Amino acid sequence: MFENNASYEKYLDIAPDVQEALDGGIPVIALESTILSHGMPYPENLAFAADVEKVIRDESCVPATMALIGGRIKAGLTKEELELMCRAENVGKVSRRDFAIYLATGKNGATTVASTMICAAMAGIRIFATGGIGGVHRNGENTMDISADLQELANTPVAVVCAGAKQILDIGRTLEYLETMGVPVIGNGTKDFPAFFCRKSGYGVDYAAKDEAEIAAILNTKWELGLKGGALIGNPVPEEYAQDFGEMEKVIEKALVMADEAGVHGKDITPFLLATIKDLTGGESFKSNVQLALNNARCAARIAKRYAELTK
Ligand code: PSU
Ligand code: MN
Repeated sequence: MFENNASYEKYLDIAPDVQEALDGGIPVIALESTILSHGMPYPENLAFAADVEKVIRDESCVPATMALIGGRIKAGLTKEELELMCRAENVGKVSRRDFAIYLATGKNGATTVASTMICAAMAGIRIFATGGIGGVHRNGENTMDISADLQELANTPVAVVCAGAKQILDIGRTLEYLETMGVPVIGNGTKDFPAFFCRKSGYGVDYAAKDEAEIAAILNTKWELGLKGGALIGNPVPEEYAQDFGEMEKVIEKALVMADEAGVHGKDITPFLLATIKDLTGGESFKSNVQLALNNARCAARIAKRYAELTK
């Protein structure tokens, strides 16, 4: 994952409670900050940031939200740092390619799935909870817009618990790419790969695990074998917060046309689509977004606890 002569420790600030948990064998769950800075509006994102950390603490685990602040890698944020990420003024979106640029220049950056995985691996954290991952965009066969999240899953030993991928992506090609890169895609109690707002995408997972303990066992085996990279855990949105797939499809097609007309591309496309979908659907989809992310945090904590027992 890192070059042999790496000395990333000198850039890394692990929050005291996170360090204490790591030292004491208490499971730590990594969280991303792009979901806050570029995925949700202020101040709702601040309420969500507190809620998601609470869900993890209620499961007797410790949360570590990642961010790049003032030239430092932060694993675990203070209240003030969470506020900074949520206000998102002059806070960029940092994926793997941006990582060194932000650190060397001291710019503040919110971490995506890819860069949160990097931070987690540096801090010695194996399990990460998010909302949805990036993937192969629709028309990606022409634009080559494929999120760096997928490469990171192939290379970095962190398991990502998500509610699948949004229909803004080409979910079929995203799964094909993950297969090529050797990333296991595991359903938590489901054989269907979820589609963020919806419980089913129309595509299957590689394995429908019966519970979090079985997922932990698979992760432990993968890493004991020395197989490089992470894993993707698909945890469907709770039934009561799920949206209709066909309705979402209409909204997303509209959002894609708007993005095209506005000439948005590259790293700006995902935040643009997220904001547009929220505007088009109003509060309902946002409620789903929050609830599925909280549900993923709970699932990640349960996996982490079983994984900790296996690796004691
Ligand atoms: N999809 C969502 N919500 C998000 C993201 C994706 O439903 O917040 C964010 C995540 O941080 C993800 C990133 O890692 O967008 C992917 O961006 P890109 O496609 O530019 O790699
Ligand atoms: Mn992209």
